[in-house]
Amino acid sequence: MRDLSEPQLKQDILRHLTYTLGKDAAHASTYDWRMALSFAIRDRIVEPWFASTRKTWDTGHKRVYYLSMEFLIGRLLEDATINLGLRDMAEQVMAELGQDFRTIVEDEPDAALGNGGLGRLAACFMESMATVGCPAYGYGIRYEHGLFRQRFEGGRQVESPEDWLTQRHPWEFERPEAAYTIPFKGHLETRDGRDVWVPGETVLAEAYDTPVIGWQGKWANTLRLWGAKPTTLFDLDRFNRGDYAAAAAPETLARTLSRVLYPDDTTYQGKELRLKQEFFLTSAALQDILRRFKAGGFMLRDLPKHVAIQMNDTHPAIAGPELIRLLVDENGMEFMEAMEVARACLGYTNHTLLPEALERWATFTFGNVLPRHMQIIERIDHWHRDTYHPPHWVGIVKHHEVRMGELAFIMSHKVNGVSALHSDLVKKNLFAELDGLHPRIINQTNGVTPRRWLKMCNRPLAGLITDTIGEGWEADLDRLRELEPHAKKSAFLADFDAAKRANKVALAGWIKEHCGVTVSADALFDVQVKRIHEYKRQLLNILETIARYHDIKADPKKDWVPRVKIFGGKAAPGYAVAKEIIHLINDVAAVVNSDPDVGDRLKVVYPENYNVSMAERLIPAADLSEQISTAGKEASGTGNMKFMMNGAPTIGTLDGANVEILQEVGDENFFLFGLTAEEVMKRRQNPDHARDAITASQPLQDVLQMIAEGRFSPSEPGRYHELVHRVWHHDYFLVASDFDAYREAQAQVDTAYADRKRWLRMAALNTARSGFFSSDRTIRGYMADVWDVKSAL
Ligand code: 26W
Repeated sequence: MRDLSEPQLKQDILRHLTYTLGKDAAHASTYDWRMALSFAIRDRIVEPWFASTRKTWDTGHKRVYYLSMEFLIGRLLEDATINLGLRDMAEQVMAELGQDFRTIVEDEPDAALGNGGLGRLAACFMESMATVGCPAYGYGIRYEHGLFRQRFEGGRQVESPEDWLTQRHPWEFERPEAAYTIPFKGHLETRDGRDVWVPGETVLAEAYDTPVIGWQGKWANTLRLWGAKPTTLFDLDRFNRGDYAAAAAPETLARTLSRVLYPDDTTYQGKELRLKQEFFLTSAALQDILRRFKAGGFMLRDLPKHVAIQMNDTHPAIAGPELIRLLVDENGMEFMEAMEVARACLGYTNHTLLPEALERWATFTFGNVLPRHMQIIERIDHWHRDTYHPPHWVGIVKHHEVRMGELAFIMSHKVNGVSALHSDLVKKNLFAELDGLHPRIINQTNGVTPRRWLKMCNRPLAGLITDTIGEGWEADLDRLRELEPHAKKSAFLADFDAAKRANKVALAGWIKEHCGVTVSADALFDVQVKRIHEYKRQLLNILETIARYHDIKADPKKDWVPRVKIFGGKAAPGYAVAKEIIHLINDVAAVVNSDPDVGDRLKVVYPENYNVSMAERLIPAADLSEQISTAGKEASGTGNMKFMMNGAPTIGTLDGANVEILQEVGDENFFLFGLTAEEVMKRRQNPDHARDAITASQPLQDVLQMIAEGRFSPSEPGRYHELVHRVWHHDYFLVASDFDAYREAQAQVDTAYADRKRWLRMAALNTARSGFFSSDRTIRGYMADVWDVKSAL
């Protein structure tokens, strides 16, 4: 076994600095030190990683394959040191080498290979699968450019490309030997009565492996990301003729496949490149799975005994037809048997009900890019229709479109939603008919990893928890319940308060530095961070902020509870309405923050470029968690769980996992407001719902009036006319209908916050009762109910 001592770590860091980086300590930069430390830490992951792989092979253990177009992993260095139990040692050793550990850690760029919730969930799942000892591979794409960088110019969002790979990525191992040919386009031929696909284009998928180490280093799995390469390297003839650009064309074309992450979250566009990316990931993964399976010497019909494949939303839903193609065309299996084998391996997780986010491909595009798959899909669809006689509007191919949700459903043995409410809606609305024919919908409520989202990001609170209930809660989060009796004691509450305050003071310093705004750590930090989308209703939040501003101006002497409204999040580049909301928030911030009548009573801050590492900074410092989506629209939410763990009560609607948070924490520790999912449906039947709500609410009228008058856009008074018009006439997400209830709930927050003891108790109980939201619990649920896999530990 490797020597895990402090002198050995120091020696390894210096060795890597010298021999891997080729740098003399006297001239090494922060980057060089970070690389040296990362390589030294990575060395300590390799042995447990090999041991895990070996054990899986030796025992013939079933493996899980998690297919996802997104893995939003963020930084890896500190996380790895924490799971190896080397964090404090690393800090100490770096100090001895004259380096500040935080500076080194924060030098690491985020791996931003995802948009939001779905991608971050995949990252939490990878860590939890390693922690609970579930043998697993994550399969994704090694995007050269992750999610775009956001900055504000005159309050407007401006995007620029992200380029995390311009620096060396010390966590991955390139695997040139693990490469597969991915076919596209071309045509079908019949040979000896069999359909043969003659592809028109091919690219190579090359593997890059990142080990993922679980808590206490007991198990490690692999995140295998595919990079695209040309199958024909270079056109030498053209080069020799002097046509250099054309010579390099095949290379450029192939590489576009793994060039950039699509920045659309919840809106779907039928772009051919996206379909190619989805197939590129899926085909490479399945070829790799079959290669590994065959190396074990098993019969293909036994695939489901050894392999569970999970589709993270429909993005890899081509897995059904592709697995059939590989089994039938390349391995000679009968079609019907291949379909049964595929179905027994596959599971599908749905992450959204929003109709605009459900993937549908024009049969024209689909048949052009993947002619053989189009043929297989039609065969599945015919078989399904002839065998089960579904209603005429149900099927995979309808109105010249391939519906990926229906395809994923029919090709999976289990389909799950991501919160109790969401799974219920998937069953009753989205797949009602299909579930009637083939009952297979279950629920697996999301979770988050408490190692990153509590232990790592909130050292003051994590320390207090360990001091209070001892070690071991990190992998047994239900133990946080043991904090409950302490939540009555003033000494504990004072310590809890001190931990939160330390985080707030640190955040206030960061806000000063990054936004130029001075905020008081005594104020209530009210945080809404997530993608900007109409259904998430950042607009409702900013309207309430304006109402508060209006009231402060009218009565500055009242004993206002000081508030800092913190926003964070990106809008999809083409989502004009979301971008307008960003602009409005920034405009309101400019006016409010510079109004001398307001002072510390209200501040609005919106730091640029929200990402995983910013979340790690904001969430531990939050007093209040904003989870205010229109009921029925947020599948689960996972930020909501992170805030709860970090001792921030929620102000929220009965949506997604909020329902279960409320259930766990109790209604006296949650600020509930707003229409329910059912009431939302009813309310929409009244075409005048917005006008009725606005005319009934003087405060809302005042707010809309202020915006319409240009109070926040004096240089362009008409800037928000359209926005205000939309609230009056096209308020699909019921901002107006929920406004008064939200404002009332915010008033209750103020009252509760002013009562220190009451507030601290609420906050502490949120942490104490958050155990259910560990992704370890979620993963155990999938292992038992979907994958039929046992822990290998
Ligand atoms: C093809 C365009 C596209 C891209 C991404 C459509 C839809 C998506 C995702 C499904 C959007 C997403 O991230 N959904 C979120 O998934 C989280 C994890 O389950 C949930 O917590 C969020 O509520 C849900 O919005």
